[in-house]
Parts: sequence; structure tokens; C-alpha cells
Amino acid sequence: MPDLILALDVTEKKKALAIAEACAPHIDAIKVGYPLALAAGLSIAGDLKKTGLPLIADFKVADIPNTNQLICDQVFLAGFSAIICQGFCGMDSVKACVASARTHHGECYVVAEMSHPGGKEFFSGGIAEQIAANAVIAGADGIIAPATRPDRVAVLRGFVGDKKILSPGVGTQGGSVDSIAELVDGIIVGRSIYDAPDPAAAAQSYAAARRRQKR
Ligand code: O7E
Repeated sequence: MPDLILALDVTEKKKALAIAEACAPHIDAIKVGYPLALAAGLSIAGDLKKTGLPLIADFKVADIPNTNQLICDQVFLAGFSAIICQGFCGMDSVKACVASARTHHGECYVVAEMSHPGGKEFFSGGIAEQIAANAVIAGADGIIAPATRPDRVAVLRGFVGDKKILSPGVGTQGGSVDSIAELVDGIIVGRSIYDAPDPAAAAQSYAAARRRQKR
């Protein structure tokens, strides 16, 4: 059964914390990206830690190795348990993120292919496959692959073996739990939970949907 990960892209700190607290019993981790971190500061990790859930920093780190390591160190020191980086900057840049994750006993995930329509423009033609293979060689914990294209996730699974695949794009972007749950280790859902009239009920229903799947 894949984890259910809430993408908490809410820019009001009070609202974000209320949604996190209400959804916590139904989810396995919280992903924080630029929208919330820029609005509330990195210290939001300390506030969200009260939920007891792992916190994934989705800063899609994409720089030279030294800068990547400095960014990741700050993220882990703030209390996050995982970092997401881009793979297209090359193996050395990914390795720097992995090294920081190891130093801080955290995890590192590499974006292999993105879920939006434009994600097909530059990640196609074998690039995503190469990024996925590099993520494995670099020692990353897994990759990010699109729930909007289960066929592509199945292909990328062949490159990462038992490494984890976390998959965004379920709900608002058109992906479904039914078509992706058996292929991945984590399903990332944002707007379909935090914009729902009752976010906790929405989280509960996504949790139940992925429970019906075998993996
Ligand atoms: O569409 P939503 O509202 O369910 O949100 C999806 C979240 O996943 C959102 O935070 C977005 O930034 C992120 N995401 C994608 O939607 N597509 C991708 O290809 C990659 C990500 C992402 O999270 O990358 C790192 C995991």
C-alpha cells in the first residue's frame, strides 16, 4: 500500500497548520514546497513536526554541488526529514544532496519526470530514464514520477528497481489512485485535499482508496 503524502501548498501559516493537524490521522507524510516555505519561513518545519509526521522539503534543488549541499544542510537543520532535488543538473549535483541527506540521517528523492503537460517537453527521449538510473547510482532513496502518466511510471520502475517512487498528479491534475497505486510507494495529493470543503474527509477518502490497492 503506497503512502499518502499531503502537498501542503497553502500560503497562510495558520490555515496550513490547521489543515495539517486535521489531516494528520489519515496521511503518512507532509510535503512542503516554496509556496508555504516562502510565506511562513523554514521554521514551519518546527510547527509541522507537532503532527509527528515525516516532513519532505520539495525545493527541487538544482544547482552546483557545493550550493546544493549548503541548501540541503539548511533544510535538514530546520527539521525536514527528506529533500527533493532535480536530476538534470548531473550526477555530481545529485550526489551532493544525497551526501547531505546521509549526514543528517535524512532521505533524498530525485525528480525524474514531471506530471504537467510541459513535463513531456524535456524529460522525454530517454532523459527521464537516464535521470532515474543516475539517481540509483548516486544512492538516492528514490525518484519522483508522474501519476498523470502511469505508463511512464511503469517504464521508470524498470530503472529504479526497489527504490521508492513518489508520484504527484493525482486528483486536480487528472491522475487517479486506481491507476497509479500499484506502481508507486507514495501518492502526493495537494489541491484535492487542501482545497476540499472538508480536507480531513478528503484525506480519509484518498487513504481508503489507496488501501483498496494491493501493493
Ligand atoms: O496538483 P496538486 O495540487 O495535487 O499538487 C501536486 C504537488 O506535487 C505540488 O506540490 C507540485 O508542486 C508537486 N509536483 C507535481 O505536481 N508534479 C511534479 O512533476 C512534481 C511535483 C513535485 O512534488 O515534485 C517533487 C515531489
